[in-house]
Amino acid sequence: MDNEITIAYVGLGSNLGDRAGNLLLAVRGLMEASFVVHKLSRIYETEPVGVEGHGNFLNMVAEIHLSNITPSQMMARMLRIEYLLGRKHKSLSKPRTVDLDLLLFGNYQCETEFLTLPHPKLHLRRFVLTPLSEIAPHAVHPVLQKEIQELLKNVADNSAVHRWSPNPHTEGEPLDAKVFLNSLVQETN
Ligand code: PH2
Ligand code: MG
Ligand code: MG
Repeated sequence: MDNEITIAYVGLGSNLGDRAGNLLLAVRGLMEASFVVHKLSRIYETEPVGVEGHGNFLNMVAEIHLSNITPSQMMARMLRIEYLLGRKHKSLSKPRTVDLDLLLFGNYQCETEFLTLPHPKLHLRRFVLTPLSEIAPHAVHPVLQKEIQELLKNVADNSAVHRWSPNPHTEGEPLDAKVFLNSLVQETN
């Protein structure tokens, strides 16, 4: 029983400095923290939601397979990655190099000072639902009991969310998660 796999989803965001580089370093950080990164969404350029005076974010979502780890242990590892990548401000209202949010941890539900699962705003944010729906359209929100693709279809948030491409002046091939993951694995080996 102990070795049962839990599927978790992590939202990644950056709106400071080399935003795409920051996301990729965060993915690498997740892998180095012994998380099995199973899938990655594409990267999206997104309009800031609920914060004033920010530049656009880049956002993506990672699917992670876990065993023998609690949600709070997972959060602790994620906070360490944020810290190592130079996040200076805990404040939501300041630009950040990398923000890692635990969106779903299997069907686990909790509400503490440090962690609420599922993420309390997951179903309200187009910048989360778009990349999440790309890699997990049929995952079911444990509280709302609706599929992610359905939440996306009905979300009231109309903020801009566009596929990001490395070079805005060309058509640019979209990031292929498998190719990217392979290149990271080769680098770290
Ligand atoms: N994160 C926030 C607040 N607003 N907006 C976008 N587009 N992307 C984010 O990651 C984001 C946000 C707080 O963490
Ligand atoms: Mg966040
Ligand atoms: Mg956060």
